[in-house]
Amino acid sequence: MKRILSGIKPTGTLTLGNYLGAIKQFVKLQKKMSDCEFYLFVADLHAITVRQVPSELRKRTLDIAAMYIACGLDKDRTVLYIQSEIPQNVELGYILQSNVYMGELERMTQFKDKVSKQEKSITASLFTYPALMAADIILYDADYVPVGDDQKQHLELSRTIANRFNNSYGDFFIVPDPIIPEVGARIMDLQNPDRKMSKSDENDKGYISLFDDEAAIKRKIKSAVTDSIGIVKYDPINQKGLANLLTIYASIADRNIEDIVTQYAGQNYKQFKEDLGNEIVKVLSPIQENYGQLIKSQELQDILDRGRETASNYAFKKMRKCKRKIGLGRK
Ligand code: ATP
Ligand code: LTN
Repeated sequence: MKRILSGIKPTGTLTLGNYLGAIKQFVKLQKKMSDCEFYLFVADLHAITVRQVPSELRKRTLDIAAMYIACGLDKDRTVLYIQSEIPQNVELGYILQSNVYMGELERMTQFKDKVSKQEKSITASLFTYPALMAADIILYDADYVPVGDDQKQHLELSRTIANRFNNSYGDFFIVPDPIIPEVGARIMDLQNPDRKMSKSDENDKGYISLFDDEAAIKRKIKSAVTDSIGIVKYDPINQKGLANLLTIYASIADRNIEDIVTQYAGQNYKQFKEDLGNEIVKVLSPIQENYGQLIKSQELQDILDRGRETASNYAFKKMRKCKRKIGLGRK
């Protein structure tokens, strides 16, 4: 049986970018592929590569787990767990650091971006992050990894690391393939369409949080940067902001961009933006309601306990074999 696995960092509030690029895709795949296993985790160890407030980190970790289920994940077909609750993730992450080169890590654009924004206080773990990410995936023998466009490079490096290990020690890890959505893989910031929508952004006008209420959603869409051309068409070079809004529209409403462009032919941006705001509210309201029920429930804790148990069992056996393979320990 094929296994599909993904993770999400509890670094801030979940955004519409996370939803369209990752969560929605995961839920869709689950509906489409009835013969696959689904592993999903909250990557709290990845979150601490930049400084976090402990109480907020713990709250967000649970929020993300609840939000995933609220977005339509089938809880009976998902192994949902918290990364730090499975120590083998770290153990393999360390081993994989010895199978990746400094030059490869230095080329990672996510690292370079974060360094350029932060300037000082760059942690060693931010640099070695891709080794832990590779471990997250290959420890569980995942076949497919659905992610947004920004993770393509990390996935490519995970594949390199898995291949390198297999070449050195004999076939042992499955080399994972990414699954990247055709529409919605890279949602841009509403105020600056040159930048990806990011949950760790300080300016909250640039992103829509999955927790935003109706008024906030409509306000943010209304004030999203567009252009003075005033014609609804898809032109990602000259009308970047509008192209991003069209992508959001198509992705959230499961429609073609061309259809939407035809619908708004001859109209200005006002009506288009109003309708887009309504579409987003229509999708997020029930999700928020589901979330409200789940976050207080014992059910969420039970799901995470079960997830930890299943993931741990797999990780324990795989790690025992892995250590034997590379000559660690006595037998
Ligand atoms: P940060 O801004 O802290 O780096 P992030 O939101 O980019 O966080 P994750 O939480 O780890 O990073 O992302 C989870 C998933 O959401 C990944 O698969 C990622 O590719 C996807 N994703 C993140 N931002 C976007 C976006 N703007 N458009 C589409 N997909 C996205
Ligand atoms: N690096 C990813 C989050 C992440 C992940 C993973 C995604 C950590 N481990 C394993 C898929 C599979 C990010 O920054 N968005």
